[in-house]
Amino acid sequence: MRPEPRLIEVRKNVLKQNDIVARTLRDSFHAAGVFVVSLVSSPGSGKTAFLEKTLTLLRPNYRVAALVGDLATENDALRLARSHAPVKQITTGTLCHLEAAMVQNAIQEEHWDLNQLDFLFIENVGNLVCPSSYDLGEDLRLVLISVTEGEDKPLKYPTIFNSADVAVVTKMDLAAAVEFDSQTAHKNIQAVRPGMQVFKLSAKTGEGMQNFLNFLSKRLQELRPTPVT
Ligand SMILES: Nc1nc2c(ncn2[C@@H]2O[C@H](COP(=O)(O)OP(=O)(O)OP(=O)(O)O)[C@@H](O)[C@H]2O)c(=O)[nH]1
Ligand SMILES: [Mg+2]
Ligand SMILES: [Zn+2]
Repeated sequence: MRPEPRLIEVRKNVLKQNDIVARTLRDSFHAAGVFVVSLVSSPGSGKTAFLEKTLTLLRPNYRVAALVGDLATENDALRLARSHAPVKQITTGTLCHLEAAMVQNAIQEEHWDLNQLDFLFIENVGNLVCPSSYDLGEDLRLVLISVTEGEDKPLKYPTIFNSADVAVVTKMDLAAAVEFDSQTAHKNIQAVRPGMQVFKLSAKTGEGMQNFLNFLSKRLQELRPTPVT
């Protein structure tokens, strides 16, 4: 069934409004020199586990904070707070994705001073479909797939892979048990998004994390112009 034209109009306006807020956010992030990373994946791929590990490993050297979206519960915020980084849960009620205005409101409510941050992470609601349409003002969007989901996810959900900048294959510690075919997964990612950078790692064992952290440090350096002395 085709959606009614009026509904399409409303949706277009919502997206346009979101883009305006996202642009404002991106400008303020860049002005403050904070590198913003968002995470998208299907429910349970391991966004929170990966983010908790990332925050814990970055915190000795960088000022980090995180926002996390879910329909309900503060569970993920409580898990991420174990890293001792400032964390704020955004509960969306019935909405299956985050919007730029929610990110803006959360930062304002927490009175976070962006100038005092190096990295801000945003974990989106678990969903491989509509988060792709909503710009959150991030510099880098990561799409996660875990080895337990099957190698065909990039082919089935091409839009989210196209909206992301980098792919992360998580739960590599389970790869043998589920007979994960790394080559096929890689080939499928490349088929949808030629040249996409892929990190393979395990939040549980820490395998592959250092590679990813090095990548983040490099990206932060690139964002900040060398200070003139
Ligand atoms: N073995 C293993 N388990 C993992 C890994 N990462 C996450 N898990 C487990 O996978 C389950 C889901 O992980 P979460 O981090 O909650 O996944 P999520 O993507 O944040 O889930 P939602 O926020 O609900 O979409 C949990 O039981 C984790 O302990 C990993 O690298 N290895
Ligand atoms: Mg989570
Ligand atoms: Zn949605």
